[in-house]
This record gives sequence, C-alpha cells and structure tokens, in this order.
Amino acid sequence: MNPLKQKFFDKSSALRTEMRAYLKENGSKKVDEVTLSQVFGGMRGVKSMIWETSQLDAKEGIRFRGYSIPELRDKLPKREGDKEPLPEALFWLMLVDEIPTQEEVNWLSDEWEKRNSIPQHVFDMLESFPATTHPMTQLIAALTSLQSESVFTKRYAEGMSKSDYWDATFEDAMNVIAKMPVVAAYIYRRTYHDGNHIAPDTSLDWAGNFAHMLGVSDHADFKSLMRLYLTIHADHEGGNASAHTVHLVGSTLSDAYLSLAAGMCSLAGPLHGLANQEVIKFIFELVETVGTDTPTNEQVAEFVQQTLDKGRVIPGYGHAVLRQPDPRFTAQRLFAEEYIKSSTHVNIVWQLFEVVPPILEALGKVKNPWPNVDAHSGAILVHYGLKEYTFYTVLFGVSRALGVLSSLCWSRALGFPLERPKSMTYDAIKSFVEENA
Ligand code: CMX
Repeated sequence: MNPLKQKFFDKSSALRTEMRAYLKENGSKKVDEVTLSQVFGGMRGVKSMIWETSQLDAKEGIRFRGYSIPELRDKLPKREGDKEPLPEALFWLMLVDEIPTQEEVNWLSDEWEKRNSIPQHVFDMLESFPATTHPMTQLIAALTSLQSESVFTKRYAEGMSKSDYWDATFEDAMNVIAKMPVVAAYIYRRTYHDGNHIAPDTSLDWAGNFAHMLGVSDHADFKSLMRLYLTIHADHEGGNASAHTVHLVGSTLSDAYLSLAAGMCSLAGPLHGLANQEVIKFIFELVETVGTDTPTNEQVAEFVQQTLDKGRVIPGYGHAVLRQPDPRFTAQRLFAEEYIKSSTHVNIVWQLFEVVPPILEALGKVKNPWPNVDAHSGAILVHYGLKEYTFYTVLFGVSRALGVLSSLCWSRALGFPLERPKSMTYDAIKSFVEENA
C-alpha cells in the first residue's frame, strides 16, 4: 500500500471504531433545533452533516484541518523558489490531518502525474461539442464520460465488500484529481485556442503543470497564482452547494466521477461558483458604461445602484455563512499587492470593496455586505492574460475536487449511510403548527 493510502487507512479505521462507540453512547443527544424559517429558507445553519476536512466560522472564515489561509501559506510545503503553497500538500493535510513533508508532497506530485492519462473517447466526446458550449458543461460531460475508468464501479459490479468501499473511493479520488487539470486545459485550448494543445511538462507540480498546459502566460508568477488559487478554493466545509451535492450523490454509492460531476453542476450556478465569471463581466460592463477604466467612486456607486435597481445581485458580494470579508478574498488581494504592480481591473476590485458594502448595508436585508472569494479572482486572471471569463468556474472546479473528494474518501471509510432528510408539505406544516399551538 502506498504511504498516503496506508496513513488514511490507519486513521480512518481508528476513527470509525471510535465514532461508532461514541454514537452508541451519545446518539440521542440534540445538537440543533430547526425553525420554520430554516425549513423555508434553504436550511441555513442546520447542523446535519459530518465533514472533517475543513470548518467555516462566520467571522474568521475557513480553516482547513484547523489551519487558516495565512497559516497554510506559511506552513505547507512549497516548490523550490516559490512562495505559494502546493495544493498537493493541502490534499494530504485534508486527507490524513497531517502537514506533509517535502518528500511526501513530491511523491504525491509524481503519483498524480502517473495517473493523469485520459482515454481517447473523452476527447472525442468533447470534440463533438460546439466550441460555444460553456466550459462547465464540457467539464461535467468530461467527468461523466471519464467514469468509464471508475475503480469503484468496476469493483462494485464484481461484488466488492462494504469494507473495501474506502479503498476503491481512494483510488478513484486520486485518479480524478490527477486527470482534472489535463481535461480542464484541453477544454480551455479547444474552446479558445483552436485546439492548439500544449503537452504536459512532467517536471512540474500539479498546479504548475496546469498553468503550463493552459498556456496563457510564461511568467513564473502565473504558476504561483495557480498554486495559491487551487489551494484556497479547495474546500469550504460541507454545507456549500457543490460540497453538499457531492456528499449527497456519493451517499448513494455513485462513484467519485459521477459525484464530482454532480457537484460541478452545483458549482456552475451564478449564486455559487459561476459568480467568479459574473464579477469580471460586471467590471467589464462597468468600464464600458462609464467609458473609462479609471472610474471615480461616485461612478462606481452609480453603476452598482443601477444594477440593484434592475433587480440583479452584485456578484462577488454576500455569503450564506460568512459575516466578514472572506479571507480567500484577502489572500488574493495580498497576492495582487505583492505580484501585480499595476492593473486597472484590480484597482476596480479594490474600489468596489470600498463602495459596495455601504450600499448593500443600506438595503437593510443583506446579511453579509462583504466580498467573497469570487470578487477578486477574475481581475488577477485578466492581468495574466486569462481573459476568457466563461472558463473561470472550471478553475474553481479543479480546486474544489481536492476538498470534496478527500471528504468523499472519509464518508466511505466512516461508513456514512444514504442521505435522506425529511420534506414536508405546506399543509403538513400548518397542521403541525396548529397542533403545537
Ligand atoms: N447583491 C444584492 N442583493 C443581495 C446580495 C448581493 N450581493 N447578497 C444578498 N442579497 C439579497 C438576497 O438576494 C436576498 O434578497 P431577497 O430577500 O429579496 O431574496 C437578501 O439579500 C438576503 O440574502 P442573504 O440572507 O444575505 O444571503 P443568502 O444567504 O440568501 O445568499 C448569496 C447568499 C451568496 C447567494 C448572496 O449573497 C448572493 O446572491 N451574492 C451574489 C452572488 C455571489 O457572489 N455568489 C458567490 C458566493 C460564493 C461562492 O459560493 O462561490
């Protein structure tokens, strides 16, 4: 067994035994009460899922296995000569709750490189789509098509024992993650660069090679950006729509390919991951409407107000859980301050940060007027030449695979059952309220 798999097996079997005993003793204790506002209001805040890889605090933001984003930037192993963390290291941390050594991370980079081959039928299928097909649609189709490679599905058909589900899920998770950058870069090049593909560079790490295959910039800083980007977007505890979708679909024993494809369908919605393309679109529209890429705060405020008056949301602002500026926004801001000396689009992102919160606050209904992760990424990508914004959510998806698939491994290893909450009709709710008056 390889070192990561062995560690995961040891840790997950110990936790499974401990959890079973714990649940036997404490299973009837209450952790929450559910109000009607939560039933009608998208289940906000209802505690109903175990998710080990990260935890979100409304004020502090995300912690991955207890580490904040600044701590990850400081402590995770890096590529020689680079300041940004390697996403491989975050995957290791999420999967086995240990910061890996440099040697362990290098092993994982090599392991993913060995697993990154794509069957021809996936490329053939992508080629049958018109180039106008949204890249997220292409990614979802590619993942379902890649399901032909699922170890879990093959072994299940052969009669795999429940006790081996974790093993097959681990193999699938490792394989899908290894293949994601190759598929995503293929989609990018076929959609925007006439199918002029770039061969992988086997000397590079997972994110560095992805940056190389995208071919938008030869600058070393773009590889650094991809390492940071693919680290900070990886996980946001279990209740967000893409993570929860993977958890739900995975609970039916759909394999990692299909579960991730389903999660990507969630990520592709404009209230979730698609907001990153909507933000830069909003900034381009702002520049076009006011007729300058150095607008005044008054001009920005007027455009924001016009957007709200049309009944639209301000993309990149607000959050279902966070009640402070998103530390993932701050991490990107720090990156831009350090690496990008001058960018009008980045300046507009910072202007929006000054202008938007008081306007949203004045509406009196927005619970979080602060920027989220999607408010910043587009302007940085544009700076490095990645201007095709319909591709942005694919980048988010490549990163999100790390968190949701490490969690899927845990769900299968801990033997979590089929997810099946209870729904109610409006009449049933009214009767319930009447009976309990
Ligand atoms: N602009 C305008 N109105 C907003 C708003 C925004 N950025 N954020 C929230 N509101 C509105 C809501 O639409 C809602 O209005 P109605 O009562 O008229 O329906 C009201 O404020 C209350 O919403 P909330 O409780 O503050 O926020 P929710 O938990 O319901 O929704 C979110 C959270 C992210 C969907 C919402 O803030 C939003 O639409 N933001 C813009 C899209 C976006 O940036 N999404 C990305 C989130 C991060 C990610 O998943 O990638």
